[in-house]
Amino acid sequence: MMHWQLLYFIILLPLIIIKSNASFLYNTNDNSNTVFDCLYTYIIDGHAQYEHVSFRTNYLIPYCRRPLSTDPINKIQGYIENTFTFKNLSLQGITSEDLLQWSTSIDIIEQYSIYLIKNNTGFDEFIFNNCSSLWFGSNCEYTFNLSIPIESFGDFVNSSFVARRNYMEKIVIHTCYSHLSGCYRGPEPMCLDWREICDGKIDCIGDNLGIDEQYCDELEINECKEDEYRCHNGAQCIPLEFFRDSRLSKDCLDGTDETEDKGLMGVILFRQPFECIDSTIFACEETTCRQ
Ligand SMILES: [Ca+2]
Ligand SMILES: [Ca+2]
Repeated sequence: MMHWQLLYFIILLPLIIIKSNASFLYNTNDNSNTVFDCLYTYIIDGHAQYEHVSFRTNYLIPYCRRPLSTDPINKIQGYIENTFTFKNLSLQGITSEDLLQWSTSIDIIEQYSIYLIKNNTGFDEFIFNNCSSLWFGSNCEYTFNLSIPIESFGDFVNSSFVARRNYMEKIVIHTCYSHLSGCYRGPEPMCLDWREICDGKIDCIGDNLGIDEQYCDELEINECKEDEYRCHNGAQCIPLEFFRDSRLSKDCLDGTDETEDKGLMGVILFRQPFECIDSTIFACEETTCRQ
């Protein structure tokens, strides 16, 4: 899930902020050519109602940023307080639990924990960056551009979404997918949404007409494991436990793991745009049309 518009708020300027909790960054796909930096937020959706019964759904939502080599954020050294090797930390008696207080990457804490348990000398010289106050990330390259106190990343996400109410009925807010170079979607602020890639209709116009619909047959060969359900869009597999687990809990982007939610007269119910303007949940942000 990409929520690029939120990450635009994470920039490189010093700021007035009181951060009482550590911010944990998750580096995923570390072993591939594509590296994401992810923060997770915990959300409770208490609004859903079905047949006069209220449901609460818990979400753990990753907000990820895939750094571009041209991105200015990659050009700074970071606000590093001091640097240690794993061996230094170990000799000082620092535990992996101690690192949880230091706003570092969860992956690095895990690596350090394994290093301590297995006494793996191969990681003796592994560099750990201890960030200055308010900064975080493996190279201390992130901070929050907010002038209000927040307790956690979840607070930051919520305040960002609440601020979107100001734009209700003014503009369409969605994420811009910037990695399909050569796609011209139209004059700004129009841009390609990732859900428009391989959705069966041409969205990129101009010199590279239809580039968003190329190589889509490669998506169709995606195979799911025996304990997974293959969503109708073909590109997504979900655990079988999530198939038909609740009509209100759609796990496929196109919602095909659940039966359609029909109201009176058989009309299919959708969340209305005004319900979604300040909502962070999956059912608002990431869905595609049913296929
Ligand atoms: Ca398309
Ligand atoms: Ca489901």
